[in-house]
Amino acid sequence: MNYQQITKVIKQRFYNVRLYVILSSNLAKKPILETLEKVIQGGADAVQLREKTMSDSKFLILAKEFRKITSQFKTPFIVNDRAEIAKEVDADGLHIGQSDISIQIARSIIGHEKILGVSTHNINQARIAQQEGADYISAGPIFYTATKNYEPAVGLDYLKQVKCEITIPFIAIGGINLENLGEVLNAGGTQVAICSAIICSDNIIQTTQCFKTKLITHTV
Ligand code: TZP
Ligand code: MG
Repeated sequence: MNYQQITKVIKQRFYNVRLYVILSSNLAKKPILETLEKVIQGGADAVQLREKTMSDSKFLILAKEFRKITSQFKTPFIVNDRAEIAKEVDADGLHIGQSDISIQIARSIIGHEKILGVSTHNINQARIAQQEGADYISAGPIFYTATKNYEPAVGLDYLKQVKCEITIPFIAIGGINLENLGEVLNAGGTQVAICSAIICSDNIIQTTQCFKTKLITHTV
């Protein structure tokens, strides 16, 4: 397969991503690369590197390590916020928020072959992201989360709205844990992004496996 065919396959594969794990070194209990290997071992379908306070130079070094490990395991690797670094390390995609660069600018940097994800907190933002060419959206925070405590929880009703209207993959995010995952699944959120419930757990592999099992065995 040539390069363009491979990226097309990864874009297609995003429809099948059930468990998307977000990694941040300031939250993780274990060193970040060890955490990455463990979440992959546990069955994460995609990973995102999200470092809100790290310098670009440090982030670049870390993102290169992430690229090496994720390539080895063929796990899609998404970079949060930093489009130029996503391009430089040849990540599989970029995730941007509502106050980051626009979808158009993001595309001009990473190109059309890469995955572009956009955070959304209401249906209007979701419609716009889809119209402007996002490959997937995240929808949340569904529940309160200390990981993004400045963003109010939007609740499961937003997820139900997205499920009715949006045709690109939508990833439920925010405060999801093993206790409330069933509620998310019952509301139609079959693809989820998890940060603290996995990377702060004492047994990362086992917790990741538990999420994955619940996600793949859920029937509506
Ligand atoms: N966007 C909406 S909520 C959130 C992001 C990045 C944080 C998710 O982290 P957690 O720890 O799974 O609530
Ligand atoms: Mg952002």
